Amino acid sequence: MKTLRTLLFFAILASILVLFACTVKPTTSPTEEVKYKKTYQDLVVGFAQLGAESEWRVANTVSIKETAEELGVELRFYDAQQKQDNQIQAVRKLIVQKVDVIGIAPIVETGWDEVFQEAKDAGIPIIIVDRRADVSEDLYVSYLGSNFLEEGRNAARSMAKLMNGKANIVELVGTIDSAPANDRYRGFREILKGYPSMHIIDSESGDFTLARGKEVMEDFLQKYGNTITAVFAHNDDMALGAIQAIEEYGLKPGTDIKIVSVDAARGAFEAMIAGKLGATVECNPLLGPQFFELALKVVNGESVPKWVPSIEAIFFPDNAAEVLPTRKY
Ligand code: GYE
Repeated sequence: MKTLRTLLFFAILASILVLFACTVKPTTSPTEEVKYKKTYQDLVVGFAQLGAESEWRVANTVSIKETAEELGVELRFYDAQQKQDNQIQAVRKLIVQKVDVIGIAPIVETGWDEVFQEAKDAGIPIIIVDRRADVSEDLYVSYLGSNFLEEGRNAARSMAKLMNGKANIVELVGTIDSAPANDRYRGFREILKGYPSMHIIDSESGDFTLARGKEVMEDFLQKYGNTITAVFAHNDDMALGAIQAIEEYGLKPGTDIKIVSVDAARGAFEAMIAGKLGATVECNPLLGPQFFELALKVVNGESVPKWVPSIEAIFFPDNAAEVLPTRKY
């Protein structure tokens, strides 16, 4: 009798338990919560842009803003107006706002250790976009940008072709201490070593702007006149400035003085069609889609490469008119 009662007791207990298990919804365990993948709509991303100095930069900003809008990412955007201090302050503001990821296009290569460390201490990953920063690899998760050294080499190769290996070159350098200016400068010289009749007669910074490019070219023309046969401009805007200076000086850009630049922006295509520019080496500013893809991966704990290089080409006047309508910047 006693065993029967015990059996009955356990049978009732078991059915109560089964009933309970069926009606009560299981709560999420902490491990399941970690597995929850964030989507673009969950992201708050900060971007510390360096300025608006060129056609390239404007296209870069548009790409970041438009992509955020399309994907539904909440973007906090700062424009540092060409000042490193402003850019550092922007990163600090983004740290206070506890954004999920910080993107930054560092104006110059050095001086970032402290503020990058602050972001790291706050647990906010940094993705470097466009220009490199000279910091230890543990202070950022990924760098998305071009191979500037190769761009400098390609500019020299294009110039050698254009000048048949013989030239007196003046160089319009980009922003002093910036990664693209440093690398384009080096890459250009590397290839020139193979051309003993190609000489750089002077080199000065035009800060990647049309206005400064024009001023520096005016100085060069004052100093060297028509002994200059070629210009290497580190970007299209400075090349356009140089074209204006050459015309005002009374020489023909593209004929008397041949010009090679970098970026492949629309203005460069128009100059090539007008016969004033000899070649432009592409540097892609449309980094928005790749940037937010990286940001999402990082937030979801996926591994990302330390460097994501952009794919680039070189353009010459022969098919500039055909290519221009396809250009997005
Ligand atoms: O070539 C120039 C811009 O950092 C790659 O910056 C970029 C450079 C680009 O001002 O036009």
